[in-house]
Amino acid sequence: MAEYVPTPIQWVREHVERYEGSGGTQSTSLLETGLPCIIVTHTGNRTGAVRKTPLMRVQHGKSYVLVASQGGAPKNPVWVHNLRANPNVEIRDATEVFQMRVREIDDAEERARLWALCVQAFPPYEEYRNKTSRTIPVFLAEPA
Ligand code: F42
Repeated sequence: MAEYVPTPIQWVREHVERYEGSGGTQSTSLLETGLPCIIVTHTGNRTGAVRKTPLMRVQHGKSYVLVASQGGAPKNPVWVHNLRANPNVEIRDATEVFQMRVREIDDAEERARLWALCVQAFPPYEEYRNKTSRTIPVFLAEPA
C-alpha cells in the first residue's frame, strides 16, 4: 500500500491529524468560521503517495463539490493535478467515509449551477474568485 505523506503546510497537516485522528468527531469545521469541512484522500500523480486535503463541504445530493480556490491565490493548488490524473478518491465527511470518483466541471451552465451551491456553503469563495485571474477549478465527486 502507498505511504501517506502529510502536507508541508503545518495548520492544514494538524487539521487533518485532528479530524482523522478523532474518527471525524472533532475539528470537522474550519477554524473560527464553524463551517463544515471534508477530508479528500487522493493519490500523488508523480509519487503515488497517499495525500489528504481538507476542503469546505459543499453537498449536492450524495455528491460533493470540490473547489480549488486556494484562498484566491494566483496558482492552482497542487492537488488539482492529482485529481486530474487519478479521479478515484475517498471522502471523509465527519464520521462517514465514501469511495468517490471526481470529474472536473467544464460546462459553463453546470459550473454556474454548482458555483451557487459553493458560495452558499462558503461565502468567501466569491471573494476568492474575484481576487484571482485564473478560473478556479471545480470538481464534482460522485459515489463510485
Ligand atoms: N483549499 C482549497 O483550495 N479549497 C478549500 O475549500 C479549502 C478548504 C480548507 C479547509 C480546511 C483546511 O484545513 C484547509 C483548506 N484548504 C482549502 C487548503 C487545502 O487543504 C490545501 O492545503 C491547499 O489547497 C493547498 O493544496 P496543495 O496540494 O497545493 O498543497 C501543497 C502545499 C502540498 O500539500 N504539497 C505537498 C508537498 O509535499 O509538496 C503534496 C504535493 C503533491 O500532491 N505532489 C504530487 C505527488 O505526486 O505526490 C505531485 C503534484 C504535481 O505537482 O504534479
